[in-house]
This record gives sequence, C-alpha cells and structure tokens, in this order.
Amino acid sequence: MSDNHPHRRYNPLADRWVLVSPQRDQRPWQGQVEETPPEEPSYSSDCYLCPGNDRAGGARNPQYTDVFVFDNDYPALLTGAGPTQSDDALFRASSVEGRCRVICYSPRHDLTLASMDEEQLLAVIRTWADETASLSRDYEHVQIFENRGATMGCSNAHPHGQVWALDNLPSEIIVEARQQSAYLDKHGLPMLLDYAHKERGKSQRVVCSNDHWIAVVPWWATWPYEVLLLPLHQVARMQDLTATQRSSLADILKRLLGAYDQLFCVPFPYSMGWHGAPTSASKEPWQLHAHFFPPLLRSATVRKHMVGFEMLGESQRDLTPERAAEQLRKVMS
Ligand code: H2U
Ligand code: ZN
Repeated sequence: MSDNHPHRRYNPLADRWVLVSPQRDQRPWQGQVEETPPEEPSYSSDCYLCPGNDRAGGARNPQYTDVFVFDNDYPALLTGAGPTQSDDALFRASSVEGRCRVICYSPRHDLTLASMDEEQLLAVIRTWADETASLSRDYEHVQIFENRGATMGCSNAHPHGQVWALDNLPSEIIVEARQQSAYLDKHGLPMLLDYAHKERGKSQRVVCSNDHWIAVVPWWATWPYEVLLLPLHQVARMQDLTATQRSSLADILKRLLGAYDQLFCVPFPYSMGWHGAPTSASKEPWQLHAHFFPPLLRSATVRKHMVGFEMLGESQRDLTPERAAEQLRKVMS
C-alpha cells in the first residue's frame, strides 16, 4: 500500500469511494495554536436551554437538575402530516411522519461532553438509550445526533443534542442496512464487528480503545479527522448496551472528545450521531456505531470544504487517515 501515490479507498458501509492524495500532504505537521475562546458562564440568562429560562418558542424550561429532554419547538418532522404520494418516475414523493426532540445534556451551560464527569456522561448515554427505545415503539428509525460549534450550524453553546424519529428509513440508513446484510451473507459475520477487530490488530488508524470500544479514523474516512466509534462485541442498538459497556463508552467518549479539543486548542466542532438497527430490521447484520464528522483541516479556522471535484466526482483527502489518527493519538491525555 503506497503512502505517496494517489489512490482510491472503498467505504463498504456507505458503498462509495474516496480519492486519497497523500503526495499533496508533505508539509510538516505544526499543530497551530489558536487563541483560547472565552469561557462560557455556568448559567446564561440569554440561553434558550438553561434551566428556568424562556425558550424561543414561548415555553419555559423547568429548573432541571439532570438531563432534560423536550419536543423541539421548530420540528422538521410532524405527527399526523398529510398524505403525499407520487410514483411518477421523475416526480416521486412519499409522506413522512416523525417527532423531533432536543436533549440538554446538563443544566450547566459551560459543560461539554468532554468536560463532564462519568456520572453525567452516563446520564446522557442512558437518555440516548431511553429515547431510542421509547421512540422505537412508534417509529422505524431514531436518529440521535449532535451538532457542535457554530461552523456545524449549532445554534447555542449550551451542551445539547437532538433526536429525530421517523416512520421512513433515511437514505444513509437504507445503504448501511443493505451493505451490512450483504457482508453478513458473504462473510458470515457482521461487517463492523469484523472491521473493529481487524483495525485493532493493525493499530495505525486506532485513536483509542478500551475493553469494549474502539475509535478509529476509518480506512475510508472523507473528513480529515473523521472517527468511527465501534463496540468490540456485537450489539445492534443503543438500548442493548450493558452497564459495563455504557461505562466503557463514557470513558472512550471523554478521551476521544478530549483529544479533539486538544488538537487545535479550541472546542472542536463536529456533527456526530449514532446508527443502530432500525426498529423492524433483523439485528444480526447490524453493529451499533457512532460517526464523528468534524470539518476542521489544519487549524481552528482552516476547514475542509466538500467542493469542486468532491461535488462533481467524489470525496478527496490529502491527509491520510493513518496520519490523522497518529496526530489524535499524540494529543491524547
Ligand atoms: P442545534 O443542535 O443545531 O443547535 O439545534 C438546536 C435545536 O433546538 C433546533 O432544532 C431547537 C431548534 O429548533 N430549539 C427549540 O426547540 N427551542 C428553543 O427555544 C431554541 C432551539
Ligand atoms: Zn444555557
């Protein structure tokens, strides 16, 4: 495998290719340091999500003391949406119903997942699992995600994430389901379980690991510091994680997100989210996993843009996943 020549790598989960051009990334790594942004206060009277404050939609938050979940005041999906159906080959459409919720991870305005203690992180993980389980009673797919940082469209510094549950399978999930099923049929074991163990054996793309989890910059990463977080044992859904696996998850999340924040010495922006087996899917091919998609490339201000060839051809990267993993390992405390 050449480190210096352009090549393409295949993403078997998403069934697409990425162009890797390592010869364009011969610059020495300098880990540019930015000015530390001002610290957030532990409570902000201007924040829509702090305890006791009025939200933009008019409701008032309770004086919550733990994780707080509410129905999004501006949901992208509605319950009881009217029927929409068109089978026309060129103007196809379908109806969709769903529910959107917001998860405030903590009453503290100034915390982040990386700065929370284990107990707080476990409360967030429990909420992810409980929301997935309860919304699965009515919906086919439950998407847990977090946008962090203004560059990722996050509207508020208060630590929070979102849940969108819907009666249809979103396009990314359709492809992941198809690819994982085909892999199980062909190779006799779940794709991402096989992948996790192979990456653990090779180690050059591993960012960190513990007894139950492994975080890698995947072979096929498109974003410079993209990470795939995988369990080392077969588990299809968030709500199936044991107490030990949840503690282990809290540990690895803290280490991974701590390294992200250290890399450019700023709160690292990203979109992250969990994928697990849809409600009525067979569990066998599915392996629960989280994707982290951070946009930064070389510093707190230099971000990667998916433009030009990437919009018209396919994703491209200069920094190899191996080098990205090495840099994250170096700043891991
Ligand atoms: P971000 O995770 O991208 O910051 O979005 C926060 C969500 O919170 C967003 O979907 C919702 C927005 O609709 N929100 C409320 O429901 N009520 C509010 O008062 C503020 C924000
Ligand atoms: Zn707040």
